[in-house]
Amino acid sequence: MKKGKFITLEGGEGVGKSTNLSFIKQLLEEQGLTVITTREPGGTVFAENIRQLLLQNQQEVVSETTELLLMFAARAQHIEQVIKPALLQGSWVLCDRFTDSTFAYQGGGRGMDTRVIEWLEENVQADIKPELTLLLDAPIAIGMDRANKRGELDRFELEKNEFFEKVRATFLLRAANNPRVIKTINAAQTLDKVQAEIATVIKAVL
Ligand code: Z5A
Repeated sequence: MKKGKFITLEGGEGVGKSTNLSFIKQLLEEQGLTVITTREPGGTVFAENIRQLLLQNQQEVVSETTELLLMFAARAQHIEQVIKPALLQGSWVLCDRFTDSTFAYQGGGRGMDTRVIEWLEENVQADIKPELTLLLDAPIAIGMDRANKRGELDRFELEKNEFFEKVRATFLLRAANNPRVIKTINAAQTLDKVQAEIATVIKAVL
């Protein structure tokens, strides 16, 4: 039986997921909790190899089905090797992206059939679902501007604005449909204000 809690951070490019993952870890550790941070796609050596395949620009067109199945292949490995054992031991798991990203990018962005994603979610993850998801939301231009300062763009970052608008709309729709688990944070604000909002949500969970 799970003893720890599973928290995910979601949102588009450059909204501050990685930055705020460390902040939340610190908040939880101050309460004496054991916390591990991880990310998707990735989180194990094998899953990080899959991540490379997914993010690198490729010579050939990557089919949407291939992309979706690789996301879940990496997730299956990540759950078995990292997430499930940590939760069983009583650690809190903080994960940068999880299945909401699949619904947003492969479902919303690529337009894949949501029922297929739901089937994979049920069969690959079983009871591994986040207790809390922080959706960092900001207009696409703001996130892109922050992310673009890093240099070379990966396979996803090369998508057009329309793709990212669909991704954002899907995240927001999922939050509206599941307000108990998904809490939306206005990530367009200064980092101090974003972190004050996050702290309020985390304190409510504690
Ligand atoms: N993907 C998918 O398609 N399907 C799936 O199921 C999953 C993923 C799981 C890799 O994700 C790609 O995989 C992703 C979706 C796809 N596509 N893309 N692109 P990723 O998480 O590695 O990629 P990312 O979203 O591009 O990460 P990121 O750009 O590193 O964003 P971030 O972690 O949200 O941002 P950050 O690194 O914390 O912050 C970016 C910069 O902004 C940094 O300099 C910060 O100091 C600064 N920052 C942060 N917050 C603020 C505020 N509030 N004000 C000012 N500046 C700020």
